[in-house]
This record gives sequence, C-alpha cells and structure tokens, in this order.
Amino acid sequence: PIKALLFDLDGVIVDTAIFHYQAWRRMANSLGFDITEEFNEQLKGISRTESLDIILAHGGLVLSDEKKAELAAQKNEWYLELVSQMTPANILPGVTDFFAQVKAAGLKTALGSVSKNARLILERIGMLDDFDAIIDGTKISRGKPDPEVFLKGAAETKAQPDECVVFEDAVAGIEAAKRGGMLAVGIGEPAVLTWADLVVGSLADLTLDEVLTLAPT
Ligand code: B16
Ligand code: MG
Repeated sequence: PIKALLFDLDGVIVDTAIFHYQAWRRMANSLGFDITEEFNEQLKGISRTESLDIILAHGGLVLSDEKKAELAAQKNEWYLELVSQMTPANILPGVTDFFAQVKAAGLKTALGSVSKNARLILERIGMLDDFDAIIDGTKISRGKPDPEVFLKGAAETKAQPDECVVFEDAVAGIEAAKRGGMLAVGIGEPAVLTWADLVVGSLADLTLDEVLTLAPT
C-alpha cells in the first residue's frame, strides 16, 4: 500500500521555473549570449552548479572556479528578488485540494527538491507546515537523476520505496524516482515524461484515489 507521497517543488507545487529561467537569462545576457525557454527545459530539476556548467558550455565559455562561484551567487541574488514577490497565489492549480485529500487519508508527505531555496519558497507560499519531511538541496550530496533526494524522503517518512509515489515535472526527477524503486506521477506531457507510471497536466486533473490504484494492494 501507499504510505507516503513525495513532491518535487518547482513545477509541481509552484512555478518557479520561469524565475530560474529569467535569472539565468539575465546572467547569460551579462556574459554576451542568450538562452531560450526551450533550452531551459534541460535545466529543470538540475542543481545550480550543474545548471551553470550547462549554460556556460552553451555560450562556449570556460571560466575559473572562482568566477563560476561569483556567477552562481549573482544568479541566486537575481532569482531571490523574483521569489520575494511570491505569495500563496503562486501555488499551482489543484495543489491545495489534493493536499486536503492526502491529509484526510492520513498519508505522509515529503518535499524532494534539489533547490537550496526550497524552505524559503514554502514559507512565501504558506506551505512550510504541509510537509512531514523536507528534503532540499542543503540535505543532499547528489542531485536528480540520482535517487538520493527521494530515498531520504522515504526514510524520513518511514516508508519503503515501493510504498512511495513521487510527483515530478522533470525528466531527471522521474528518472530519480524510478531508479529509487518508486512509483512516479509526471506533471506535464506524456511524450516528455515517458518513464512515469501516469502523466497528468496538473494536480487539478488528478484525485488521490486514482493515485492509490497505481499500487498493487
Ligand atoms: P537553487 P526542484 C530545482 O528545483 C529546479 O528545478 C532547478 O531549475 C534549480 O536549478 C534547482 O532546483 C536548484 O535551485 O538554485 O534554488 O538551489 O525542481 O528540484 O524543486
Ligand atoms: Mg521540478
């Protein structure tokens, strides 16, 4: 049976992807090149330092570790400016209702995000108390698609991997869930999230009962 539901943050609970994109784009522009929204897709679920490496390679730049640390800090500053304007109105459609069903059913919830800003964002949208466990970028040593973030969420909610369902919008996140031996619900396009056990457009399109039928009883 399902005991715990593990949620990605960006793209599942709240749409911060657009803010990451705007901040990275500002950084790329300051270095003399541009990135597109399409390019930004491959950065979803990828850590700050890895994202920076991908963007610099795209711009054909090789920089020192010192310069890279400076750029990562600058990007985060710009990102946090955007995050500071967030309110509970930024919670994605269906999330609040879905969490009400989860709580009523007595299931555990955990956040599984590689973001180091996850707690701050949950605070801004008023959802800090909605999770039994919060696993974020400050608690992991390997980013998605490594399953570490979700295995830690399972451990903290005292669930076995096969008793967990992961909700993810990123290819790297679905891969992390499957490598961890968990069920995965994709939020997005079935053609993109091909490894997911089920794909929906948003949590508004899903009931908890549908999720529970994914597991053999
Ligand atoms: P930060 P998630 C990820 O969050 C984002 O999808 C990704 O774009 C970002 O680079 C990463 O967090 C690190 O975020 O710079 O705030 O530490 O999807 O795992 O919730
Ligand atoms: Mg995400």
